[in-house]
Amino acid sequence: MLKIKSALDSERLDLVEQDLRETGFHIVENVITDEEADEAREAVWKLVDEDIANGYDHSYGDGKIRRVWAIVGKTPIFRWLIQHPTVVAVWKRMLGEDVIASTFTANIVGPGAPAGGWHIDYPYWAMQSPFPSGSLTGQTVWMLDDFTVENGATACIPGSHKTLRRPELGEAEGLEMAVAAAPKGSIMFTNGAIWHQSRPNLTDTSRVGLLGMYNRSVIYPQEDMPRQLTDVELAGESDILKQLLGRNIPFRHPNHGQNWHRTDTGFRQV
Ligand SMILES: O=C(O)CCC(=O)C(=O)O
Ligand SMILES: [Fe+2]
Repeated sequence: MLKIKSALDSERLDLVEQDLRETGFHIVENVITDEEADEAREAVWKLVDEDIANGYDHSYGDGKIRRVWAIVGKTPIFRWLIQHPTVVAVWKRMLGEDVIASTFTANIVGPGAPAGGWHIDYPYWAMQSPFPSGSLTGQTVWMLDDFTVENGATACIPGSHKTLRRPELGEAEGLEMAVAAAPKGSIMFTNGAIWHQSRPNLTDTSRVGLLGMYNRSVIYPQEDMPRQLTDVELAGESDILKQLLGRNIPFRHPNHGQNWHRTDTGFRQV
């Protein structure tokens, strides 16, 4: 049975908020136990096997960085992690009580992988600059292995989210970066507009991470989150999971003006 630890206290949340606004990232160590991280990592590798068996190859970085998409519906542990109280507390603070999930994937930086490439996250990469100031979205990097300077840990350029634009090609090279080296089970939260990338993996073992992005509810999610659990699967789940999957967002029906909600296949009257 998985044990849920309490969310961060308000003093720590103040610090997370300040760091996300000023520096652009904040690490909380040991949010889950080694055993829980191991269980999640094993689940990721099973999904990789399934992707390969099904003929999917979601890899980049010379084929050495592998992505598993849409994990929330695929294994119960991911349903638990996407709504972890520490994560929900941070993103409710930054993005509003009605926060939604935008995408939840696994990212495996394999042995010999090159750097992932400096970028900003969705929806910023889909937007023209200057971006609005304030937070539209945030990234949650779950470390399912120890993240080290050598094995492909995520790197950020502190303060770069304040430029309110994407980096020009080559612009981030040579700027001072911070590397998210932290033990397995930790989380790095980032401002979605920060310039960042996974570093090269110089070791002979893979580095497994999960990437959970959360949006203000008025921003269309990057993945089709409402379809990832069926109505039946979602029926017994928590209200916060339903909210995160975008099942509580009201849409006006075009004919009779009443509010409808998303289902796994369409819409239903509230
Ligand atoms: O896995 C990582 O370290 C970061 C990957 C990333 O930034 C992304 O996929 O958007
Ligand atoms: Fe990213």
